[in-house]
Amino acid sequence: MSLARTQRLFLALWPSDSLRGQLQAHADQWHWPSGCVRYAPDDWHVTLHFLGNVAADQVNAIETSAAVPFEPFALVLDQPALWRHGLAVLCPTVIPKRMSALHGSLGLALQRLDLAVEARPYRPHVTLARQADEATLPPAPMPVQWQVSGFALVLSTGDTAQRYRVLRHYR
Ligand code: 2AM
Repeated sequence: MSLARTQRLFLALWPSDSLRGQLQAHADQWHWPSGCVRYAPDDWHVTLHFLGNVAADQVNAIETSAAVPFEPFALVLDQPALWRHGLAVLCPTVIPKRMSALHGSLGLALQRLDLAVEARPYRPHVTLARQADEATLPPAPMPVQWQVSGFALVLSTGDTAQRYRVLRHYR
């Protein structure tokens, strides 16, 4: 049992093992010079909402409120990119309507709990590496086809051996 007074949480699309395999195949198409800090396959995900540090006694309410209804959708991650601050990411060109709807419903659920939600436009992505300014994008990227049938509430552990721990899956 954790005695921490706050927990660093986020809601995310969490890949299955086979999806991780697809992401691995995509990541292998990049050229990664030695300075890049690549993320371990176990850490790959698409954040829906970043909650940051929340009081430990709020976690149960968050877990319950995040059980919003949603429809499964197909997400195509087809756009590798280098973002500012050396972030290597894989994004969808198109954000499916059902994904926007899920993002919106979860945002409302969080607001009802008086939790702050990101005001900037949502830019879904998988972070593949940091300090990746020198990385080379794949010339013919392999798209990752994700049949999304659920999402997860995830704890950021602060432990490099296991960076993230899924607290609950929603299907
Ligand atoms: P990133 O991959 O682009 O860094 C766990 O840290 C997840 O929450 C990551 O996907 C991370 O996105 C995201 N995240 C971390 N800090 C954030 C912030 N201040 N605002 C939005 N998302 C954040």
